[in-house]
Amino acid sequence: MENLQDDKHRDLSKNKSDGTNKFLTTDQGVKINDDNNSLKAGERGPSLLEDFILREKITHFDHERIPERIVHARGSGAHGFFEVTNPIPELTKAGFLQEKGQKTPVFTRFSTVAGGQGSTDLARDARGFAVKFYTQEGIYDLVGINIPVFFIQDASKFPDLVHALKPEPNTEIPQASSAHDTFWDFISLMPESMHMIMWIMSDRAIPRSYRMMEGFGVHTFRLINEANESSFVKFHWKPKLGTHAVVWDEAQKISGKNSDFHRQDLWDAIDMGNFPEWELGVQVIPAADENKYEFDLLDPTKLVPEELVPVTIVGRMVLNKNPDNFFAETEQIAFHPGHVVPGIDFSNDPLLQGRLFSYTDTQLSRLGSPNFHEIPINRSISPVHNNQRDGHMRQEINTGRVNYHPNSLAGGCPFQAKVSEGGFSSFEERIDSHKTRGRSESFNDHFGQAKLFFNSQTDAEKSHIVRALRFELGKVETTAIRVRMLGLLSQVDQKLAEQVAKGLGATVPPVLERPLNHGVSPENEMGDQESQTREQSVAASDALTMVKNPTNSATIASRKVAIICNEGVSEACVNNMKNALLKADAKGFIIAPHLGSLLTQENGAIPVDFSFLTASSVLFDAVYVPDGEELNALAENDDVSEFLNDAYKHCKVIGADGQASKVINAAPFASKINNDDDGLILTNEKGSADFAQEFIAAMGKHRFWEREVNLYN
Ligand code: HDE
Repeated sequence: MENLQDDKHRDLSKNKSDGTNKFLTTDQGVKINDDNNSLKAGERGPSLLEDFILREKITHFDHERIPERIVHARGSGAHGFFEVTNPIPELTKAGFLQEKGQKTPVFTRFSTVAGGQGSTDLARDARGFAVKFYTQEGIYDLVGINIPVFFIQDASKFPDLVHALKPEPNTEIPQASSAHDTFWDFISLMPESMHMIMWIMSDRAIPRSYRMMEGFGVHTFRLINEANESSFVKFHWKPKLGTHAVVWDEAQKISGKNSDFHRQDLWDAIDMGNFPEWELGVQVIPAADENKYEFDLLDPTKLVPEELVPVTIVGRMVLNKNPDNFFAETEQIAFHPGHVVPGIDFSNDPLLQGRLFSYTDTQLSRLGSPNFHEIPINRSISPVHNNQRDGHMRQEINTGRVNYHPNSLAGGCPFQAKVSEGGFSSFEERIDSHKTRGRSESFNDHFGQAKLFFNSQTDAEKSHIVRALRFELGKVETTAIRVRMLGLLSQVDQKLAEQVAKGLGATVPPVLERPLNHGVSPENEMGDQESQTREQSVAASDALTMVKNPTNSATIASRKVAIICNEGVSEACVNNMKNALLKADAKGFIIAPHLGSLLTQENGAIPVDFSFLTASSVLFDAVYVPDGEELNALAENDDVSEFLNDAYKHCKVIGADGQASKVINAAPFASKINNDDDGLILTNEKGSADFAQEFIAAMGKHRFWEREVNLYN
């Protein structure tokens, strides 16, 4: 029987552009006549096993989820390109870095580490920053994070670290948070993590946007040139929009208001044509300088201060296309630090060495097949020819009878490539050593760079670290763990430890005569090397702070401003601000007690973007209240008070013109306002261009930390 209930919605003309008529079909290509009813023995009878259409549909549905990534499950990605601005053929023969203007397609995935796939974007956590370069010589993956160091020095501790960090196994609590006993128990016994802990407790771990994060390759890699000379290299991504964060109270509120905040921010920016951009930089260390520094280049808990080795910019990455399908692209992309091209090679960093095993192994269970390289997002754009055959979900139909090498039956094809023909050959490092499970003494300094990082921070940033540690350790229930942590913190900075202790109602223990070793357990010290604090040749570095970060500028491009309005709002004021923001590449959004539109003072109408129910200060970078007629009602509105109070508490710019200052003066923070607060822009004038410019200039200073109670100084 014909079953075309949806006939009235048919518009076949829309579906013909790709040459198909887009009928609904089974996976076998059979056109479906009825997709709404299963096959039954009579309209009120039981369903029939014979219904291959129903079974195919349900079977596919049953298997729609694949295992999420064990770490970095929550992520978002985008397509783009990498362009060389400063070729470095003298350092590397990598084909994609040879010529100015040369472009390579990329796909980049950002992620949190700890939380599951549906967890909040705003967790306190490191962020994955993984870039797949589709080069003419094969896939190159730079699988980094937004922090230049890592928690541990040896791959063998990674499962322990992740077990301790993830929700506790008996309760599966807490989700996407390090603030619990097992994490801090482990950390308190792993002094090598102290440098990373400083970064994780800083605002770096709560970025404003994926677009406003630096990225780091973390490990030292090698570059190899045509003459087969090698130098060591650290990779850096520097964001064009500067490096910015939110504050912790804001992060927690965003998690409730919009847990997709970073995902949406990336999607919207690209959708609106604000393509995020980073510069790729390299710190190059000549092979001869391998042992020159007070830290070991192979130790992933150490960075190379930019004061010792400056970053040279080699190119830029622009992300300009959202994925068409989240699952097919962002979820199925498979990164691997072992995906390198000729001209790039590994160092012996023991964490990197372990990663080289892990990533293929994990794809086998996550994507389910050794053929994961055939999934479109993972495919090399350079041709793939080898004798690896068959396996689950094989896509390629290999022809012929020769599937081995060497062969004569296929004329020896596919051939091995000589180095001169682009064949990959590993750098022939001389290794003359004992087989050992030891760790080099040069890895022993666990506090020197933790101090360097802490000392580089501004007072406001140090205060945020104190606050973060009070929060995290405040959630720890076992007193002994808190005390052990205070002991470790005191080796970074005594005052830091004391300030944290004050919040915990505890005292800092005396530093142990023999500090904790690599991976000691309280009863049984396993390590045979002592931790030390080595004097650093650089005392403080601006590149390590966010406030003084050299990537920062006054740009407010792509920032969002909440414009709080009521009936009778001055359209002139709104337009003045909106236009000024647009010129600065930022955007104003109208927020009002209801959706729909507002009747303006000028008897016009302006559309409302959000009501107070669906918007909140934490989702915006600044707040503006324009002049208007119904300002008393706004001043008395609890939602408006909360909105403004949060903006003030989170040190954001707040502006009002004409009579609208009365709304600010009615807000709970009014009594605390300091006349020197440059983030409060109030004027009696209406809709003046100067006011809008002052507001924008203040936004360019990002946050006004002077409003906060400083917990460090
Ligand atoms: Fe990873 N890591 N990792 N990692 N990692 C994974 O691979 C692993 C490490 C990083 O968007 C997994 O496909 C080990 C450092 C990113 O898909 C897994 C060790 C750094 C991503 C894995 C490390 C990273 C991953 C999980 C210690 C910063 C997400 C799913 C030896 C330089 C990439 C997957 C994406 C993902 C293992 C340490 C970055 C299990 C064993 C250090 C950005 O293979």
